[in-house]
Amino acid sequence: MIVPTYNERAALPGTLARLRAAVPSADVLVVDDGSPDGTGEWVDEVAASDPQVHVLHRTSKEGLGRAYIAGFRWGLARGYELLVEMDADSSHRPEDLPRLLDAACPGVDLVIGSRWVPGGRTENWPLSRSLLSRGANTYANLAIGLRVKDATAGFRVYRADTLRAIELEDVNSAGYCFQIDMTWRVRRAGGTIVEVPITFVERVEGESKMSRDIVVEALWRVTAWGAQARSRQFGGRVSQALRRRA
Ligand SMILES: Nc1nc2c(ncn2[C@@H]2O[C@H](COP(=O)(O)OP(=O)(O)O)[C@@H](O)[C@H]2O)c(=O)[nH]1
Ligand SMILES: [Mg+2]
Repeated sequence: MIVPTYNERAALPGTLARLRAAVPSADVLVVDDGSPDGTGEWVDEVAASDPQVHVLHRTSKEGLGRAYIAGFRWGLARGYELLVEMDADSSHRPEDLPRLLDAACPGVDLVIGSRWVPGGRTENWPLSRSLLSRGANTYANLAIGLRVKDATAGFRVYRADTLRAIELEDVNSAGYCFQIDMTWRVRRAGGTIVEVPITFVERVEGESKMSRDIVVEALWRVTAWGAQARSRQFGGRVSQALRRRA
């Protein structure tokens, strides 16, 4: 279980307790970007008495994508077969995790806990956030054809082999666009993606790190990927036509 944190001192204790209770066999890695509020030091104390809790301290806030890549590397180096992404603020209910793990059967490369498949929903999310999420998914599907209802979701189970097949060092997305980026990479690699409905509950403690920069990054990257994919398709058709004429 990889849990990225930035200033989650208020929210993390509850999430961690629920997570340890919901799936006691899971090892947890908190990837903290040097939170000024002492999140990292708090997890150090927990880790000292719970051998299933680990911490990766990073020196500065570099975004969700970088934190996850560091967490994936940590997990792959230690031979875990499944690597899970989950937020620290209990928006992803730890009690839903067993259903996601059940869906991660052999042959499935990526399981996404989805708000936008039948049975999925959000609780206490402002309309602005719902619209942003829906809009981002519609746009990403139009631009790059992901065929996923919730490509920005951050509650996921990856098979280790899936991550090994992706060149993680090539992933440059820093913000939440990281989730779209990874989904697209799994799609292009021919991976099987399954969406499991979840209830996403807006956080009660701490603050969201969503920002305008994060939205702008996602918009320009998805637009650029869409343009690249179309020019590749177009180039392919032109060379086919030239071959037919030759
Ligand atoms: N390590 C790390 N974690 C981050 C960063 N930005 C966000 N997070 C974590 O990513 C998760 C989701 O962020 P959150 O602010 O709740 O996003 P929201 O649910 O979309 O409003 C939380 O656990 C955050 O602490 C970052 O730059 N570095
Ligand atoms: Mg959140």
